[in-house]
Amino acid sequence: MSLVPFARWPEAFAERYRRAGHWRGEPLSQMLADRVSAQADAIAIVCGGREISYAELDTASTHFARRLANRGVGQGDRALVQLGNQAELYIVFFALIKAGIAPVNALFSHNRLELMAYASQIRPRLLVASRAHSLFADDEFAEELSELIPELDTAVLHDDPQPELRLQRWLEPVTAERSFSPTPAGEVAFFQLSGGSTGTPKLIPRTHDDYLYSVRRSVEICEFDHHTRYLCALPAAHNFPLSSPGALGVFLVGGRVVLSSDPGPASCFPLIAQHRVNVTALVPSALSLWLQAAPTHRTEIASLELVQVGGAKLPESQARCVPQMLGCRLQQVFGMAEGLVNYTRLDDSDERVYLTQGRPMSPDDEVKVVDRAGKPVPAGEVGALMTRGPYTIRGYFQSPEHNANAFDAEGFYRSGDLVRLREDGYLVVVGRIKDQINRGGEKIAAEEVENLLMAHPAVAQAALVSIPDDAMGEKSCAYIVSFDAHLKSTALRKFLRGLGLADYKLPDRFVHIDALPMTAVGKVDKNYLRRRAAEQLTVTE
Ligand code: J2J
Repeated sequence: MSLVPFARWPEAFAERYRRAGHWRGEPLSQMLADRVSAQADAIAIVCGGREISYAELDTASTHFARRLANRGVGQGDRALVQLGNQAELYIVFFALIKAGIAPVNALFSHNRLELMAYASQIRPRLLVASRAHSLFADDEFAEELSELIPELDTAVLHDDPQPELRLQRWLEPVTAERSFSPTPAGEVAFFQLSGGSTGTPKLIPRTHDDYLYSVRRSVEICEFDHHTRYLCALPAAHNFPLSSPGALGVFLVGGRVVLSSDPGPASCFPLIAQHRVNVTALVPSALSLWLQAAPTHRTEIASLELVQVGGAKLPESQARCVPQMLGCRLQQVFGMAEGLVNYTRLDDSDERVYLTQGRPMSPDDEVKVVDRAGKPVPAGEVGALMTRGPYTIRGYFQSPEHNANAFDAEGFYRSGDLVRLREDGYLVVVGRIKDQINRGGEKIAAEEVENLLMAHPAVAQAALVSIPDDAMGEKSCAYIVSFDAHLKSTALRKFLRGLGLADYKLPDRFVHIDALPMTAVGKVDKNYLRRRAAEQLTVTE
């Protein structure tokens, strides 16, 4: 069986990362085996009214892996998975890792277009989804997928009424007919999702070695241990709550993950009180809701010790409120699914915690801050962030043209962030050069939405830019050159939704414009549009 191809680290780097002890040749599923021998009966996951022990997590995932192996699905195969914040997301993840099947874990907010885009890239043999998602409420989309992907021969659906499709049944004991094993540790374990800035969402191949290192190092920095009770309030498949240190960090050291369906205080605060949660991860827009709700709920959240905030820039004013309002420490996290994760440290000064987005977690992370020409900027000045290291990818999955721009000749990844690297090694994020909107931590690739808008018969041109927003940090605004001056935002949103675009990517505002402004080099002048949008001119709502 052939393995998933990916851009490997040059051997000299791989050798260095192995010698440093970062890459240990262990599969991601090893952490479960270790926990079962150390503390099989400890609770790993709390989900609704259910408590799942390490032994149960391990056996359920083994049963699923075994059933898949019995069907001949295994090493080198890929899976498209879409599950919400539920225990099964982790059970399925470990099952696929154990069986050597590389999954893409789509976010629950993803819709037809995103799933199609992932499926056409990875060509999955297996689909794992939930009847609770509107896409899978009937069989239409699953059928459409299997028409597009003839290799797709196994569908498993959480809560399906038919026993043979029902995920719950696939987790029951079965006799092994064939053996199965994870892919070698230096190979692709699964795909992360890129926030992206291009027309089609890119996939990020992560190996066991590199991902496990990022989790292990994160655990050390964030001091997770078996007392950790981590609230997973963000979408569980996202890189932040999965690996920084996230749920995998918790599982590595035998703590407990408490799942919340959403990051709002109304869902989270009772869970914190009930399960004495001591750590969680939030995006700034969720933190701001917590800060508003906290004064009347201080006793409910009294067990909190640490709140990690990342995914989008945290305003200093909000950062300073955390200890007083939530009664716990703040940690800023500046990470990316492609790799590099920066943390403020638990013993850092207030100045660093409030004013910076932390420093790289690994001594082997390499960071360059460069100008437009790619030359390093003078120390302390603002430039574009570039990075390489033991857990930062060397290329997106099957994207040679995009990779030629996204990585330089030395393998440094261009994150598209504008940063200042301070003398003490800490980074301050000051902006972005990638064509992306960061809507409360959810990333929207401008080009993807623009292309879809231009597929509308009455739209000649479209440009999507960010607008500042108090609650979300940023929202999106689409400038439209239309043949129909009366074309309504509701009609355009309906059109995009009809194409199957995820709701969070639907423009928050539409503005008609006679012609898109151009720069001297013939590109759409988005800086001008952003300024104009912020001034709220010619709004049509
Ligand atoms: C400003 N911008 C930030 C921050 C991410 C941990 C934490 C976050 C992510 C994540 C992650 C930011 N301040 N503190 O994967 O493991 C923006 C940057 C970055 C992009 C990456 C993790 N933290 N960002 O957010 O892949 O623009 O990962 O390049 O979703 O989010 O987005 P994503």
